[in-house]
Amino acid sequence: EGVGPQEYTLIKMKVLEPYPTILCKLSKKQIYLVAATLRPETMYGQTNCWVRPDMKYVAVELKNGDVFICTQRAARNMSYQGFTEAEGKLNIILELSGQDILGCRLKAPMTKYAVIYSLPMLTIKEDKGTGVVTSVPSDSPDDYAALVDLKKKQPFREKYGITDEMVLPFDPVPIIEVPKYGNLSAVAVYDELKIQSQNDKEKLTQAKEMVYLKGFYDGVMLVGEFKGRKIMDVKKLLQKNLITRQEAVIYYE
Ligand code: A2H
Repeated sequence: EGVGPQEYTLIKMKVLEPYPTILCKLSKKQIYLVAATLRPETMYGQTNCWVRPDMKYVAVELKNGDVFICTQRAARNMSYQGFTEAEGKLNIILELSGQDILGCRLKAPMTKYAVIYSLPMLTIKEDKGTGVVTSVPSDSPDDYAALVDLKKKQPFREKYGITDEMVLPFDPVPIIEVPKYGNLSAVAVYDELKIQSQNDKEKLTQAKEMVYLKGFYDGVMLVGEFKGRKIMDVKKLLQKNLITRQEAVIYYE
C-alpha cells in the first residue's frame, strides 16, 4: 500500500426476507451487507458474500435511511465521508456477530444468481474494508479457496448452520479472459499451485500476485455491456454505472 487513502467500491448487497431473527425488528428498513472491493468489474461473477463468524459487526442507519451492516471501524470512517447526518456521529441500531448474519438471502448487483447467501470466511481481517467481502471465485483465489472448503466439507457447513442449497448450486462464472490463465483465472492458479484450503496463506499470496496485475493489464471482459474490452479501460466505467444505479458507493480508508 502506498501513501494516501485507498479507494474502495462498496457493493450494496440487499438483505432479502425472511430476515435472520436478529434483524426481524428492522423489517421496514432497507438493509444491506456492504462489501469493500478493489475489483468492481468482477461483480458479474459474484456467487456469495463472506462474513467472519467470530467478528463483531454493527447495523448503522445512514442519513438517506439505508441500514448498512459492516464493522464499527468502517462505519466510523463512513461518518467522516458524508454518509451520516452529522460528521463523526453514528446511529448504531444493532450490534451483531458474524454468526448472526450467516445464511442471509441477498440480492447483489450484476450477478446472474438471483439470490446469493452470506457464508463464513475465517481469514477476513478486522482492520480492512468493511469486514464484509463479496465473493468472486472466478477471479479471486481467496474466494475460490473458501468456496471449495465449504463445498467439500459438509461438517464445516453444518458447524455454521449453512445448508447445501446455499453453497452447492454456486459455481465460478467465466467473466474475464486472462491470457495464459483462461476464463477462470483463480481456479487455474489454485490448481497450478495445488492450494489446499483458505488457510494456505503463502500460496494464496503467490496466487494473488500471479493473477492480479496480469488481470488488470491484459484481462478482457467476456460478459456484460463492455464485453470484448480491456479491464483497464472499463473498470472506472463499470464502477460509475454501479454508483449511478445506487448499487455501490465510494469509500476511502
Ligand atoms: B477483492 P487490499 Cl475478484 N479481509 O474484491 C480480507 N480480504 C478483504 C477484506 C478483509 N477485511 N476486505 C476486502 N477484502 C478483499 C474482489 C476481488 C478482490 C477479486 C480479486 C482480488 C481481490 C472479490 N472478492 O483482492 O488489501 C476484497 O476482495 C485481491 C487483494 O485493500 C478486496 O478486493 O488490497 C481486497 O481484498 C482488498 O484488499
